[in-house]
Amino acid sequence: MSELPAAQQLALENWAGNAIKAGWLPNDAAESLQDAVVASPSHLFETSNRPLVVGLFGGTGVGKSTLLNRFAGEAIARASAERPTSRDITVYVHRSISVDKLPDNFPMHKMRTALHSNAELKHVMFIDMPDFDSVETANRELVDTWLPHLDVVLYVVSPDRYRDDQGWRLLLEHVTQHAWLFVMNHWDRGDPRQLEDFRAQLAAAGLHDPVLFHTDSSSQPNKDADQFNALHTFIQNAADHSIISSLEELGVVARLKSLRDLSEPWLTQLGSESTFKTLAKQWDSHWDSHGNLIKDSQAFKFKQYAENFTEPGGFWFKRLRGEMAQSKETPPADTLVDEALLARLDNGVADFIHQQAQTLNLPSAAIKQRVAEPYALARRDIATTLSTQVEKSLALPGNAFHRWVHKLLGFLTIILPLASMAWIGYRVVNAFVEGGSNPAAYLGSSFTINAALLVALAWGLPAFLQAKTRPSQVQAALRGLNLGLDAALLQIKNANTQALTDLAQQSSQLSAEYSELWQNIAGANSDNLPDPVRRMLADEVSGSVQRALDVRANTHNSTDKAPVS
Ligand SMILES: Nc1nc2c(ncn2[C@@H]2O[C@H](COP(=O)(O)OP(=O)(O)OP(=O)(O)O)[C@@H](O)[C@H]2O)c(=O)[nH]1
Ligand SMILES: [Mg+2]
Repeated sequence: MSELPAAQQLALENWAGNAIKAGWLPNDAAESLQDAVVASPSHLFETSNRPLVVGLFGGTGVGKSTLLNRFAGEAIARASAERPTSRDITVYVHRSISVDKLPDNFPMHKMRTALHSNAELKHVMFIDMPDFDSVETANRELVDTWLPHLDVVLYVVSPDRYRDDQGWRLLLEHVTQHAWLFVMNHWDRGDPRQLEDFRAQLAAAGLHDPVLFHTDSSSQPNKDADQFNALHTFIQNAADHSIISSLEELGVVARLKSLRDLSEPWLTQLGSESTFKTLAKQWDSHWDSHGNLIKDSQAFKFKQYAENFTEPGGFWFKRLRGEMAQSKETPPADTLVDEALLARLDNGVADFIHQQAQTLNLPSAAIKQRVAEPYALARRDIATTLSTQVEKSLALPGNAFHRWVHKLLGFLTIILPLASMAWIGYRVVNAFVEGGSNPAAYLGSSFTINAALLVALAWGLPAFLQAKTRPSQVQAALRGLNLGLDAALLQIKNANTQALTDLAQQSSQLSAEYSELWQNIAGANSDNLPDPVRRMLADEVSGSVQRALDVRANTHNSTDKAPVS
């Protein structure tokens, strides 16, 4: 169980690594997890039958070392008027217990161990810590290193300094990660109102009914004012195997929760189903209107290009002679796909990503990454699409009816002259046959003229009409260009639509993977703990910390100092 937070941290780091690679999270996203506490008290011991780890924590001079000496019944820790006194950790532990699994990063030279044979405290390990608000940063680091390994934080304060800035902040940061015990030492100088005020502030931090003792550890303590024995008994009772394992479990759950609190905001980066629906819709309308702008921008260039296919100038009779229209030397259509056109297309896609990432609160890196490859492929094909369409259109200019009429007229230029010649021939043969008996039957010169005119008309009229109905190469080229650009724009639209669908899929897959990471992790409950021990635990809501921070911000000036001194 105690290994769970570390394993979960690793799993979350892997998940974040994938999300970072796909552009969903900033590169340093996973670093925030480094702040999470995954170590727990059980990491100090080989055996599962470990003692309750109680750490004495508080500002300098509040009497932490003095209290430890009282537990020990002898001066095992240095306590003095010198500030700060303790610069080391003093571990006070029963000699039957070996602290054999200290993590590698522990500063061993800053740890002193005092072994005892006191059966009453056999299942408690006390750790006297240096002050956390010291000028000595090394002290603060030492506290940070040890803090995750405590079951119970014995927070020692004095009546005149029970809301030290640093200590309070630390409490708020770690309130759900430990059980908390409070001692107002120096009670020989205390006032019940200070105790009540302290109690109220603890309630705001989520500890509604805190276990709070007041002790007088002066050289001549006032027995009535000193609750040291009650504190001793409380700790002794809490050092029960089932309580220790419950606290361990709660600690693990609290650590998992803090991992969750740190990682859950990542999910907001992944968008939702409706976000991607909107994104797809926006892409359609954006690309349609951007496509129209692009078409407008290319219109003049296309027209100029198409005019290369103008039939050569000349008289109509040249065409009547059946001369085919000759195209000028024209550059291939793909030369029209120039830098300016590509830049327009690129900008259209880039603008869309930029705008939508902002409006829909999506990471633009993720969209860019998904769109990049399909867009690049579609972009690469523009020139080919354009050329193909132009070639197709030139090969089949005009529409089907147009081409049919043109063909028919071509047929008539052969059929009609032949038919008229046949008819003239018939008349000539007839006249020749009849001319033997009747010389008047011979055809005259007017017939010759009329016959010649008929043949000329039979050929000339359809030939003229055929020339006139020849589908225009210019129109065909222009149509090809427009169709080509339409097709290229559609290719880009479809490629990006597919990319956005993939993007939505990737997002939901990442969300599902994240949920899966938490699926088999159940919460712990503190119901099996005796009531006094349960009072050591803060509200199981992260909101309590925020609430306390809010209270603190509102009352910062008025409550930093104790009301009575
Ligand atoms: N009057 C009075 N003096 C106390 C009491 N508790 C401790 N002292 C004295 O306060 C001084 C500081 O006590 P320490 O135990 O060294 O305090 P500490 O919290 O360990 O301080 P650091 O090690 O610097 O963090 C010592 O001179 C103690 O004798 C108390 O309840 N009443
Ligand atoms: Mg000390």
